Amino acid sequence: MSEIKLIAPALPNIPWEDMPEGCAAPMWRHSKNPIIRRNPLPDVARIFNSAVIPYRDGFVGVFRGEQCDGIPHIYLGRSADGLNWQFDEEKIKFTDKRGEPFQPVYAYDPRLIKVEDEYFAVWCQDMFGPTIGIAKTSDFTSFTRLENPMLPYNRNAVLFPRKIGGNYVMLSRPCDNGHTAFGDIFVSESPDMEFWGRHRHVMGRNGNWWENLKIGGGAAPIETDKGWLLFYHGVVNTCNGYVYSVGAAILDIDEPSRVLHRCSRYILTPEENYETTGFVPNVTFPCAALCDGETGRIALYYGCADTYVGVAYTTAERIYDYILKYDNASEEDKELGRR
Ligand code: BMA
Repeated sequence: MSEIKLIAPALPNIPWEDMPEGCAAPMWRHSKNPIIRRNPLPDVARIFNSAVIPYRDGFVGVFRGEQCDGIPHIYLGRSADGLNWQFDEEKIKFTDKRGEPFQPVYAYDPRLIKVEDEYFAVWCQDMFGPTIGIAKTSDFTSFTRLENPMLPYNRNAVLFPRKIGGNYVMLSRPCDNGHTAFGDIFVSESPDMEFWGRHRHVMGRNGNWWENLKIGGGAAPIETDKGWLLFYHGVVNTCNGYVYSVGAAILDIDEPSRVLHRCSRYILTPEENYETTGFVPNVTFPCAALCDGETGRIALYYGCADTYVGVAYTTAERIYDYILKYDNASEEDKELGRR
């Protein structure tokens, strides 16, 4: 086993199940997946593609709730154990900086990241086409919308959990107005969460078959002594539609546009019924990862078939070993992000 250390606080109450005997895969699924099932709220048909974070003695999360009219919005959830969730029945009510209501027309695929001592929710919303929305909270009761960080069209934004070189850092994936048949991951920086720039290319489609159509950020990058561990999604087109798998890479700690290692194999792909069957079949879509700095345990939260939320487990060592074993980062991946 390769040595790798998570640079993260201890999280003794992280959801966890030991690896099943004989497991050859880099990750294993929670035995009671999916953890969130259909019709979780009176007005919400499905919750999926959602993000959670430790908070006080338990966990909070921002959840993509597909309302019964088909429009996605973000709902707040709380949990003592990270597996059983209680949701607010009403979607999150955002305000602007003056405290006036400021609701997105729709909002989906939220991520939730603690950057230093503040919590940020980041999602995809409408601004004459899809782009990134962002809001800040300190107490999970009021959420203040900030300026949209990116122009349309853009999706899959995720913040790094700390500043790098004094700036906030965000991954995102420029796209089109539809079901985007292309897409690479880029990184941008901001001194103040308002003005974003210094955009760099991080990684592209790379030729691996399972991700040769498009890729996009997933969970917030996890800091390790070997670089940023990134779980992302990769998509292949088939005669039956898109298939979304989970990939993993290690980015340089100071220059995250530089990919140090990238796994040529997916680390999770739709296999179970709840991943292959649902509103959109064959989707595993990572949005968050909890980790325990003490043991190296990692719990990945992912959307299943645009219908459910699932959890899968690994350890820092196991995933790092797997990435190194099947590493095929290209010269373009490894270079300082081109501009
Ligand atoms: C993407 C996003 C995700 C969704 C996926 C599969 O474009 O909209 O929210 O999970 O498609 O439908």
